[in-house]
Amino acid sequence: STNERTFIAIKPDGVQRGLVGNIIARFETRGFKLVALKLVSPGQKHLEEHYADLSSKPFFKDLVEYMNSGPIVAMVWEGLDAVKTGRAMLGATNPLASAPGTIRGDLCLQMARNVCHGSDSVESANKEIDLWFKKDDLNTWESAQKTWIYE
Ligand code: YYY
Ligand code: MG
Repeated sequence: STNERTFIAIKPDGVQRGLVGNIIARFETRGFKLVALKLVSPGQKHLEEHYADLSSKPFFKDLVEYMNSGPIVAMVWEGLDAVKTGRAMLGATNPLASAPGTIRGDLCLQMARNVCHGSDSVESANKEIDLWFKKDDLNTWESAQKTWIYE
């Protein structure tokens, strides 16, 4: 549906490397609508909760440390099939396996520095939006471009 929402984050390496504008521009120009955005350093506990599903993985500690190493741009984007399309725009988890044209395929090389996060299902999107944003942070607005993006 055109109302589907996904949680997209630019990780600390993406912020440090000056890739914020590049990554936001891709979602904006694709036609997705920005619902929420903030630069935030949410701390270890929050990041452990964000990646709770991976807590038993050997890379979990390093992953949380990496995510806790600087500010993150947290965003909610809305539009047609936003979760699946957002994942396609991100590319594969391993940047070396990401096609050129994707964010990871264009902007990074190593899995542990893969510059961005995107929800992997509508269910996790709802969970992540809830974790990262308050209800009041989510903006309800009608894009002037709407009828030029959707029939
Ligand atoms: O959703 P996605 O970010 O593509 O991958 P996940 O399997 O959810 O893993 C989250 C995060 O963990 C990934 O973006 C990089 C890191 N990671 C890792 O460092 N080493 C792995 N073998 C798998 C994932
Ligand atoms: Mg994931």
